[in-house]
Amino acid sequence: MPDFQSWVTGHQHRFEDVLRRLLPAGDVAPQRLHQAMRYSVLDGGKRVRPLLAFAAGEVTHAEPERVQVAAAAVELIHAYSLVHDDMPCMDDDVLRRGKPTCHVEYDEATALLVGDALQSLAFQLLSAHCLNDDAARQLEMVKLLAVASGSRGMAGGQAIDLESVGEQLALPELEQMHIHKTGALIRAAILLGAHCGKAEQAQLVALERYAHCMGLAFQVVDDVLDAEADTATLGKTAGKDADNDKPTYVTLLGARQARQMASELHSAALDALRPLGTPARRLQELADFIVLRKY
Ligand code: GRG
Repeated sequence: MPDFQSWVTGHQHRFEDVLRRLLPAGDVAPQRLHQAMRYSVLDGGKRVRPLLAFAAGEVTHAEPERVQVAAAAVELIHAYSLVHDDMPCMDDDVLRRGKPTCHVEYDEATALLVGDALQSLAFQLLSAHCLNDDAARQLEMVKLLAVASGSRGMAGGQAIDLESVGEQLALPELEQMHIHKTGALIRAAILLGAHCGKAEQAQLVALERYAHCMGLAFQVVDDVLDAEADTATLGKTAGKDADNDKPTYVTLLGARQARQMASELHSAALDALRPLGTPARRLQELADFIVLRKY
């Protein structure tokens, strides 16, 4: 079995090829839109959600060819959310993944269409490829991603985020915001990866618990990094939360307690995996990676 770092880089390289293949070619009309879609998705990002999908697929012995399509659908939704989030009407940022944001490199109207088209492509992938021998289960998978990315999931979390600028939220409210904004898509990645195989109920219960903890842990660490890391390391503008007067785990708890919270969520995530045994090894290692990451 390869060590964790080789497993990660192997999957990242193969997944990059998958995305290159699934995205429309840049020389096919409308060229500018297709080029901007490729610009926004390829050559960047940690690919945490796809890695979580691959690791969850290992638990249910899913075929990697199926998981990679589900992982691509989630990553396209993630990329769309970043493109829209960076636009002047939202977070108004100029740097993403170490390069100019989509609306800076292209223009605002193109960035809007890139997000729209990436979202549509995600659902096209989920419905056009066979991801499970049971058609009803595959339909459930489409619904899962739709709910995770819509107003009861990521988009809803973003709406709460925009409303909370300048507000001091209580911890449960902050948690609700992030369960939707960040956690919903992380949960979807894990469950979709698992559903590409024969997922048993007990496995799904364990994966749900793990996903809940990792979704929150991811955001707590993101808040700490935003406050403490530099722009060059992050590849996006550091200190944006404070600049935008946004409530975060760091403003609410202080950096030390926020790190403590991440560490408790990490332990709870590992506890959740225990019943799954050795096949959950990559999920375990990803939990370590997500909590200890520096960017
Ligand atoms: C516009 C509908 C809509 C939603 C936007 C995800 C999101 C909601 C906004 C992104 C802003 C942000 C900093 C969110 C918090 C955590 C997060 C999702 C960080 C970025 O994810 P990474 O670190 O990014 O996985 P890479 O670039 O590695 O893929």
